[in-house]
Amino acid sequence: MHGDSPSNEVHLRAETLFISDLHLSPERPATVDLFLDFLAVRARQATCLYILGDLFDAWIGDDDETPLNTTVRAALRKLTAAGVNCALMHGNRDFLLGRAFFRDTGCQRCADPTLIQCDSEPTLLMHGDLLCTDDRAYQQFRRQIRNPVVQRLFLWKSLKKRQAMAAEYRRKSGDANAAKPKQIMDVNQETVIDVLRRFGATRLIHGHTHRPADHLLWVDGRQAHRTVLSEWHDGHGEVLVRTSGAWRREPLKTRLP
Ligand code: LP5
Ligand code: MN
Repeated sequence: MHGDSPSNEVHLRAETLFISDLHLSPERPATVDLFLDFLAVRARQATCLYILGDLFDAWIGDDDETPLNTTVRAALRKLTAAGVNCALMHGNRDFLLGRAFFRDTGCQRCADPTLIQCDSEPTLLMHGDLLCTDDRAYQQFRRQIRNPVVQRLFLWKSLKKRQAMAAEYRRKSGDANAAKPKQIMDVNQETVIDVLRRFGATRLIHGHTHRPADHLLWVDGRQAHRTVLSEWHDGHGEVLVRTSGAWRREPLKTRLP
């Protein structure tokens, strides 16, 4: 017998999780531990996990088999093998995550932007860097390094050479950021409105700017939301949860052994 009393009901909460900007690197072991714990426990309760870019601090090719990369790949594989759908978007640090990575982990490639329906709410997912159109130097740099020929030439180089080049990019980027006015590294409001209009979306979820907030805006007289995800750092993180028609942010912290 079933269905006679509420106590016999099995409540299956379909949960969708969104994270971004973990910047995993061997120099940040607490954040790596937090992510591995998240994949093994919290993410298992979900139906679907979206990782919206910059999972890694830098990705220089799928053949870079460092202990960190191998461990994270195996942990993602375990999650997808357990039946959780995991969709991964490229960020500006890990846009070279390639076919082998997706095949080995069982993650699905999520284009930037991607439109999904969250309980019939048209929701647009992006990493966020494409929205920072006031940062012209970055957009020009982005166009260059997203050129498939440039990427192919980079991937032909030795791992040692690629590591050195990535470190140089990171250093130059840091110098450039320090010299830029803060406001040009945030999203451009016109660009946000334009992309929401183009996709007919009423919610935009993105990361990249490290300015977590929930913004309310208007697109052609219709209310829309822009949800900015938090970066993870020093063993602290955050996951955006969509369940039972509602949104909430859940803080995450490395558990002490
Ligand atoms: O990364 P973050 O958040 O600090 O800054 C970003 C923008 N910077 C970048 C660069 C990445 O950090 C570099 C990551 C490299 C990892 C993978 C290497 C694979 C290379 C493959 C090549 C095919 O994305 C930063 C933005 C900021 O976000 C905010 O939006 O401002 O943009 C820049 O700093 C770009 C500069 O404005 C212009 C470009 C600098 C020129 C660098 C040339 C170095 C050449 C060295 C060659 C050896
Ligand atoms: Mn980013």
